[in-house]
Amino acid sequence: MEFSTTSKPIPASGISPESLHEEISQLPKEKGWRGLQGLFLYKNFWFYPAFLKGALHARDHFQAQPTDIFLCSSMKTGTTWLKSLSFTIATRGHRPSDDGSDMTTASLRTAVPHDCIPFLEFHEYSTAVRGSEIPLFASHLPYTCLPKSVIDSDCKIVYICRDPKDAFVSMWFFLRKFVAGKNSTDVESFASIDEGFELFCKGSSSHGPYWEHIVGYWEASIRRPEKILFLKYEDLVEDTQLWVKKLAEFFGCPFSAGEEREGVVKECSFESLRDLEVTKSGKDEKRGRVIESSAYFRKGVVGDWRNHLSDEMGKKIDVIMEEKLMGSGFTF
Ligand code: PAP
Repeated sequence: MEFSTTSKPIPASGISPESLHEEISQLPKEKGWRGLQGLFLYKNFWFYPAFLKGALHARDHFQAQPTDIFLCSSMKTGTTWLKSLSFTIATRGHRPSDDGSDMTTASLRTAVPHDCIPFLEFHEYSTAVRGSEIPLFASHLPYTCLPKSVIDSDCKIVYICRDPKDAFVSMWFFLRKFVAGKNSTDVESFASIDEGFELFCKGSSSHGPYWEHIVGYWEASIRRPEKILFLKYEDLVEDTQLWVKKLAEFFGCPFSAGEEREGVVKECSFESLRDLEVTKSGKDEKRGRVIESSAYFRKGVVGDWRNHLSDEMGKKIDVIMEEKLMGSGFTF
């Protein structure tokens, strides 16, 4: 696999055609977690309008190429980490900089992972997306909501999922911060963790139902194993080096016998990325909302849910997941 050496962060487009507003306004709606605009039901999944507008635009305009690689995930399941690992793996060795250091590292030092690999639904104008010469894209869209050309072009997809209890806790803290960034009165009206939890269990969460998101990619990965690599955040934590190797092979740029993977793992570790100046001082702008880049690095551990949910709540999600995933062959 050959990547260009000139990829740059891509500015987000803020255009949202009237016809998309019109289409969204006709969809079933519920209030969601409050403090944000309501959730809209599209193809059996709930979306905040900001995500949905981009998704609909991508549906109508994005042209995937067979060489594209999509990093897909539900929210807060390890996307930032997967982006940094994928970007580092894919561009390694391609960019010696003036001072002799690896430019890949330099890029992650100067641009947060979300700027290195664009989200399809935040960069709805495909020409802007095509400005990147590294064919890596990300999406939070469910499998059945991906643009048709992504499926038809048979391009590769990596999907990452996470224990729903940790994903829920991570999402609740992130969205509360997102809401707070705009207006402090909004944060007071934002759903309590208990309310958010009940909605999550009903499937009413951003890109939810969470279990349906997983099942879509899981079943697709069984049908097309050579094109869809399915991984879990917890497995990535347990043996990052192994998954770095698998990712490189899947991307078509395997590590050579003597090439070390440890550097990639370290460079993309939670602590390394969290402590970068670009993370500490950066801001991410999405459709008029600004969020500090540091918000993408909260704790990065497995099992943090125990600090925020009761055992009963944990059990409740586990039972729901088991029920909903029954028959799919997928288990956590
Ligand atoms: P997104 O949906 O907004 O893109 P995403 O990156 O998928 O978020 O998930 C964020 C979670 O990944 C955070 O989990 P936490 O809230 O439980 O802490 C974040 O801390 C974690 N995370 C980010 N980078 C890393 C990393 N390098 N290693 C491990 N976990 C990470």
